[in-house]
Amino acid sequence: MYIICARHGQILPDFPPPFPTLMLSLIPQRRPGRTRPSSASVVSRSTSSSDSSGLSDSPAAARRASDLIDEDIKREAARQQAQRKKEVKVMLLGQAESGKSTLRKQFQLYHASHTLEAERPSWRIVVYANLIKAVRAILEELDYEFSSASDEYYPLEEGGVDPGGPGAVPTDAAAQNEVIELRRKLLPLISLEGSLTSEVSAGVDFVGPGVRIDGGPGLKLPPWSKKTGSRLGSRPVEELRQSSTAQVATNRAAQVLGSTAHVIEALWRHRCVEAVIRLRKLRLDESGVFFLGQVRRIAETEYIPSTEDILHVRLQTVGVIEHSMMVNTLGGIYTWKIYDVGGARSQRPAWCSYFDDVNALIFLAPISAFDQFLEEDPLTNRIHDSLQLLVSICTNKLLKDAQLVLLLNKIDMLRKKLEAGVQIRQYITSYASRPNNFSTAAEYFRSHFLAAHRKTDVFQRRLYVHLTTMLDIQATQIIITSAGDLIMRKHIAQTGLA
Ligand SMILES: Nc1nc2c(ncn2[C@@H]2O[C@H](COP(=O)(O)OP(=O)(O)O)[C@@H](O)[C@H]2O)c(=O)[nH]1
Ligand SMILES: [Mg+2]
Repeated sequence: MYIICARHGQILPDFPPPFPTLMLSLIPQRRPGRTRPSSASVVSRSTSSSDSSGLSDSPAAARRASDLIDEDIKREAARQQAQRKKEVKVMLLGQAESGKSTLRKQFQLYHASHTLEAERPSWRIVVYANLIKAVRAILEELDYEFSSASDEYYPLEEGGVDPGGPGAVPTDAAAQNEVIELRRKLLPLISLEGSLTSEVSAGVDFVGPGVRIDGGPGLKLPPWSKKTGSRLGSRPVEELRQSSTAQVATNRAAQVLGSTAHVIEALWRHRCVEAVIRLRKLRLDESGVFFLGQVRRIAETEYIPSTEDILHVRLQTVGVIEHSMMVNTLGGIYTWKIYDVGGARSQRPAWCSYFDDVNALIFLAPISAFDQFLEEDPLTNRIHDSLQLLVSICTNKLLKDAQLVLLLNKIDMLRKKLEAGVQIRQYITSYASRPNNFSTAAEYFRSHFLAAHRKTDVFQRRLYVHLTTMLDIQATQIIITSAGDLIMRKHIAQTGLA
């Protein structure tokens, strides 16, 4: 299969395999904070106790001390084994924007909805940031359109003609004047974006294109990224809720949004915006499009994000974030540790230090992304990247005992793109003359992912595959239940505990 890089007109190599290189550098490395019994620490404890009990250096005393040490080690090992049996570790993997954090929220909704409920008000600042980012992106695109057309002369009075006709973005004087006016009214709102994003990220730029954390040995992660608990994107929810500056920024944005909601609506409905989306393929984040359509509700004074809003929010995950939840299943209560990871290439080296004792991997591949390229590498088609990533997981020895679940996600978007007439063969030449409809496309992608797994999984594990829309609560909860059952059955079979 060949993939054409539409933006660069370049033909990229076939997929699935050859897959010449693994994309993850797999350095088996223990994460800090693990407490396996260390004989050194036990010895020092026991020695001091023997001293205090007055035991002498005789052979009998030495044997007694040694027995105490052995007992200590056994007790600790038994305690840790029992704990491991009651602990299930699940990693959510996939490229950036594949839906990992959305799935994590769905887990939270299903198994610990009270925690999501408590976080609800804290998501407000992120909704505002997503909305303002979309408004800014639209205005920047229109600026670019108008400045490209500015070499030509248009009369500046009302009703100037559209020089480009129906197939062009209107750049007539009337359109330009309208947009200039809208922009003027929206400037106070746009100027808040910086403060909102720096509150949400505590200094790391999440909303702009450039969250970049170096991979490799010097991998730098924000201080909160390895702590346990409930996180809002990458900054802990508790921090946001307790931060008075975050409160101030949220309230200020709410106030400005209240007075500019009608202007945002007018911009969103403007003929130039429809034209840049259709003709220039302006790509707004899914979250931005959703919130632009809901701006009146979001701008209400008493606005609290709904569950749907929380699922739509886009907040880039940085590092590896552990979320613990109690799961009552198959006759027992288990602690599920769900690891949500940053999916950009620069963040992938951080994953492998969590691989060694993971029970299951849920791999998300957004199959609607056949016409998109990686933000961090505009030459790589996103489906190609997902396939390579899956292969690197299938061949990773540290993961040999992990159960694999593959979610081919964003099928709602795949359906929409195909209905809008986007042709898969323009991006993936080997799609050839197959019908450009949903069922053929879904089966085509499914078979390629299955083939990539079949050809490369040296451990011959079964791969469970589902077509998903992470925003669909009911459908996702069914997937969570069935994947959860599978994972638990294997865990119980391995540990012999129910
Ligand atoms: N339309 C649609 N959007 C989705 C789906 N899954 C996730 N999203 C959206 O895609 C964006 C990125 O999702 P996120 O979970 O943050 O991706 P991550 O980078 O893999 O964690 C968010 O705005 C989600 O609301 C889906 O199945 N369909
Ligand atoms: Mg994420």
